[in-house]
Amino acid sequence: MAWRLYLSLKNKYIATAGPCFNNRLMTSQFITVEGIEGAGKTTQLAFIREVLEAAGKKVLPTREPGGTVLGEEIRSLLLQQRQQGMTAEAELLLLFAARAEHLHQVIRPALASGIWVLCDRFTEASYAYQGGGRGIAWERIAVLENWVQGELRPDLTLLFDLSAEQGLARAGRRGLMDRFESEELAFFQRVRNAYLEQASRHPDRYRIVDASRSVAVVRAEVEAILHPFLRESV
Ligand code: ATM
Repeated sequence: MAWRLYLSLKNKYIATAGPCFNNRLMTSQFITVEGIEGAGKTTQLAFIREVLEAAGKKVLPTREPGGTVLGEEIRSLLLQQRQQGMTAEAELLLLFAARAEHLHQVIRPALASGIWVLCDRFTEASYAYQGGGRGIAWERIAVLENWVQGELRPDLTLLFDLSAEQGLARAGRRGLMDRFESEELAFFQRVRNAYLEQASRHPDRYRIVDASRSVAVVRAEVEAILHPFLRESV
């Protein structure tokens, strides 16, 4: 997996790190991708990576929950159907435990060495799923966010937005579903609304992309968002 490759290259990159600002190379950026099930994140993540690499950036694709050995183990616990009785608080704390590890082992070292981090979900998903979906107060999530992340926030969050009805229809909901996928429509409606509310609170770093359109149209918009962003961050 990508993070394994990264860990094996970590020392080399850190040794060659250039001028830093706030312990980060000025050129590295932290991009996160969010959306409910069926929003097309996977296809768009591959495309975003292509665009960044074509612009000459070193990119580390990673994901949450996950991205480290411990994080991937926590992920499998979180997704297991036999953990149906898990409390919302335990779920949130496990997510932040995985995140602390991910930040320490992967995200911060990559940013410090000039590598762009492209993360499939991050803390914005905790506000949406554990906040909106499960009903945990955002103030509580903010305490963990500040503790675990300090001042680090994504530079850009692409929110692939579509209705919960469309998302679930696209996702198909066939075969074995994990603990999140088997939630009801109303859960995903709350998650979507929470994402939109966050985007309206942080217009500086969120970009909402209407994911109900064709893959080609969505791609063109993603490219249009990334290009000026790439120019500004050179
Ligand atoms: P993916 O769908 O990106 O594989 O993520 C697995 C689940 O993790 C996802 N489920 N759905 N649908 C949402 C969930 N998740 C949270 O609930 N909170 C978080 O903070 C993160 C990062 C993910």
